Amino acid sequence: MTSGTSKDAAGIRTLSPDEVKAALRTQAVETPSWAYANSGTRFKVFAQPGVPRTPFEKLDDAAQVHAYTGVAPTVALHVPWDRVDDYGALAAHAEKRGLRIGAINSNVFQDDDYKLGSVTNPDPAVRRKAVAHLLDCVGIMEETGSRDLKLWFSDGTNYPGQDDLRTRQDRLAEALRTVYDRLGDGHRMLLEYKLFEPAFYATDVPDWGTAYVHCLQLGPKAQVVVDTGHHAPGTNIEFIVATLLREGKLGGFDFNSRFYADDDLMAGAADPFQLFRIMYEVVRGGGFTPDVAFMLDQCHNIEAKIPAIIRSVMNVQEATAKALLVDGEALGEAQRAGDVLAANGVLMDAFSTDVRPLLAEVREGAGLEGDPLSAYRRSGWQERIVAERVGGVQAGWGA
Ligand code: PSV
Ligand code: MN
Repeated sequence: MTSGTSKDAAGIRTLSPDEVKAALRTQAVETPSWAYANSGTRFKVFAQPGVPRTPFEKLDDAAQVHAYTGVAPTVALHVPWDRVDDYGALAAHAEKRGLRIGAINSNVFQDDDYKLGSVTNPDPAVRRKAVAHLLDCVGIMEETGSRDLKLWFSDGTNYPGQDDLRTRQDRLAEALRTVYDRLGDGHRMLLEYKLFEPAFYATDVPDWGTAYVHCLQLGPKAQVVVDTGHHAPGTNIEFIVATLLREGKLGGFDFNSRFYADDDLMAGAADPFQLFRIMYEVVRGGGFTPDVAFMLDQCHNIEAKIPAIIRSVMNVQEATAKALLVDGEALGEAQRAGDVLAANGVLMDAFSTDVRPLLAEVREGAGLEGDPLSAYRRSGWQERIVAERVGGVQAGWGA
């Protein structure tokens, strides 16, 4: 992937139109297996016709997203939601469809045992069970060829005094160390933070600082993941991105939109300007490389899933194109001159550019149709899965 950026104080270089197109051609957005499945809120999960019944069918749907966008070659798995007997067979299925397995997301939040936490639970037996699951996930990485182990912990407390905040950090550090030491060459551990929910008083990994401190102590294979929905309202996420990149600790993103909390709506739907600002800092900080995983983490509760994922991928591409179009030299000049309005104007010019024709050109240059959504709609895939996927149990949260 080409970044066309420099990390020095001068800011970014102005890219030529050909350089922008070349960079866009290298973009990769990872889609999450769970976004293809039924989902909902704690109030109701609405089933949709044609939804995959197995992880294999989720990959079939993901292949459609990649076929029409050309930039979604990897799929994140979530274990146990994507548990299969033979992970090698699942990886081979992905490969046959032009895909690879992306991040392995662990799940230590859905067993009764985890009521008081997983790796930070006061009971050592529960901690051992959680760590064993995380180690299993490393095994799945080996079987599927995945690079990234993504860890999100729902661990925390609901009431002051419920447990010792500091001891819980010690337990967390110990568990992370055990798992980190088991990673193979080329593996990474991506640690995700989340402000609150399900814990309402103190979450054990609530913010980027906590995630960063643990990753720093673990070593170079441990990196922080920024889920855009996991912050307090009004948080300047692009500042976090700039800081993590500056420290070499940004491992990737879970992109999604939020209006209120962890809404998990389509990336770029709620606030395209925020997504642009984030992508600008990515480009500015030299983060537009395969070392930063651009993943989606969202749920399509009421909208059709595959087109919603295509739309999200397109939204990420549009924000990226705008970020790449920023006239870095003019921006740097205005910033050095202290010309507030001119500097802001340079950024806003890029944000206001209609990049859809440019992206259509990039797609057509890659032998794809310019509009992935219309190509998907005409493909007949949606009708086919609705007709063929009858019987069995649809993947999802149950309900
Ligand atoms: C938690 O809210 C999260 O963002 C983590 O990435 C989970 O693994 C994912 O959502 C799926 O529920
Ligand atoms: Mn996430």
